[in-house]
Amino acid sequence: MKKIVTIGEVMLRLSPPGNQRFFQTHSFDVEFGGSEANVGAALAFWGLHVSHLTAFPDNEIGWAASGQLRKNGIDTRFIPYLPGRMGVYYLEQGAMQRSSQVIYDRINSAFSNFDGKAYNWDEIFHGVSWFHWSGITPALSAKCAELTLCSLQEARKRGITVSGDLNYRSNLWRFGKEPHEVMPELMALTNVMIAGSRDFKQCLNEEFKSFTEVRNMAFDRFPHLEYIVKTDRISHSSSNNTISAMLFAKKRIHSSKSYELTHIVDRVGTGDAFAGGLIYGLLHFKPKEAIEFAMAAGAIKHSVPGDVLLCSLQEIQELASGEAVGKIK
Ligand code: KDG
Repeated sequence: MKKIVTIGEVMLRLSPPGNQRFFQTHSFDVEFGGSEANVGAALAFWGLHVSHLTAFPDNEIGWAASGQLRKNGIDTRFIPYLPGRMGVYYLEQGAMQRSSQVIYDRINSAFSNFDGKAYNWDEIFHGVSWFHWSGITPALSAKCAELTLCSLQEARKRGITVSGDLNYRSNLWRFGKEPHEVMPELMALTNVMIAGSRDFKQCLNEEFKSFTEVRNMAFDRFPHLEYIVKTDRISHSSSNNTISAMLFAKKRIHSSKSYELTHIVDRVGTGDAFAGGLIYGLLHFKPKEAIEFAMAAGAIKHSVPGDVLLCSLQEIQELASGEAVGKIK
């Protein structure tokens, strides 16, 4: 069985039920979420061995979060329990013309204050074939930026394939460094870069002009890159969206089919479902099938409430291999 390691903060997700607003709700739906752990949950559901690296507060909330990861099939044995608090994110779902809103309450979380010294990299990376990180982790604190760099250096030393999702979040990066001062060094240790168009500007200080330019820029700047994967949200409105993605190898470009999303239940975690699908696809299929599989996983996630995509391989493959332009209703 392939072994994967993911790293990143897991938070408590509190959201008003249905489409209620923060102003009116008397209760919150409670679950746990975190971009990289969401990727891990999808991969674990598809039968891979996934260990997640994070740090939890040593209290009931931290233990509950850890229990949830284990319910999602994730190995939590490397996670330390430390003084500090659990990060929280509040999510109000959008509808029609109203966008979703995310409010973070995560400063001084156990993970953002963690320096990674408790990690034993030999043990963590033993027999591992893939390591996944995202631009959320280095955005949390100077310590987390250092931890991300250290984890990538340790993965590289052992020849592990590394994927990184630029995952720019405008309401993070408050610790005194800009993303473009930190992210290029991390991308230089990465084999598979996942990005939305605005991520290039914010994280790498590169304007997205044409596909050829992006490809040339990234392969020139980042020596270990094998694939650049760009996701596209073609039309913007909360009720009607068309999505697709492209995978650039050094010599070839593969495009996925487009999906028209006619009813969106929950956008959160769609990029993570896509990233999980991409990792699974690149480990098991040729690049063209991998990008189709990733896009189908991302498309299906729009119909599933919560942070995590739990969906069979077969369901994704059927959608990915269908002939017509996909329609998720
Ligand atoms: O991709 C989904 C994430 O945005 C969500 O799980 C919360 O990890 C999160 C974050 O930092 O925004």
